[in-house]
Amino acid sequence: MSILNILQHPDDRLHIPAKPVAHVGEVIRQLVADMAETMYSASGIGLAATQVNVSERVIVIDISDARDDLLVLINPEIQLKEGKVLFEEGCLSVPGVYDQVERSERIMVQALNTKDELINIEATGLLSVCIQHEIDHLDGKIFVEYLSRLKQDRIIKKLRKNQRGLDQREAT
Ligand code: GNR
Ligand code: NI
Repeated sequence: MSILNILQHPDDRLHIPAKPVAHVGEVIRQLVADMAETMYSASGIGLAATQVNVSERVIVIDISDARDDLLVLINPEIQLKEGKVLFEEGCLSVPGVYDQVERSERIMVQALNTKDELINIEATGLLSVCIQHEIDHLDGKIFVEYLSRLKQDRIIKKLRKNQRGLDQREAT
């Protein structure tokens, strides 16, 4: 297993729509293991392959407090959306930024698991929000794109400033 590098906004690679997985085998299972390790080490509740620069439709999620309930969604498709909720979101690719986004309240999702079996999931609350956030990543979309242009410009300025600080420390 290995911890993968998580791309940070702004990065054009975060806007590339991911391709469906053609075959669920050992290569995908290895990617899932690395993504899970990366998500746990970054203390995230979800991670999309797009964020680790792999353009395939793979998501890992764990919303459990004990961090022992991994959900893997390969080629996820939302079959049904119902209701609306406002939820305060954050993203490992947009560190330190949290804001409200409107999402569907309840969703039904079909996907493959690591055994190449079709699974159907009904999700509400945090799980529903997290799945929608991760599928957006696979479609090349980041949660900040739902915010006003003014907020987005401020976020990019702040992240570029943080990145310059990090680069500076590396250089010395
Ligand atoms: O760790 C994460 N927390 C979170 C909180 C509210 C809504 C969505 C998320 S997902 C995020 C991890 C991440 O960036 N996944 O892409
Ligand atoms: Ni994210």
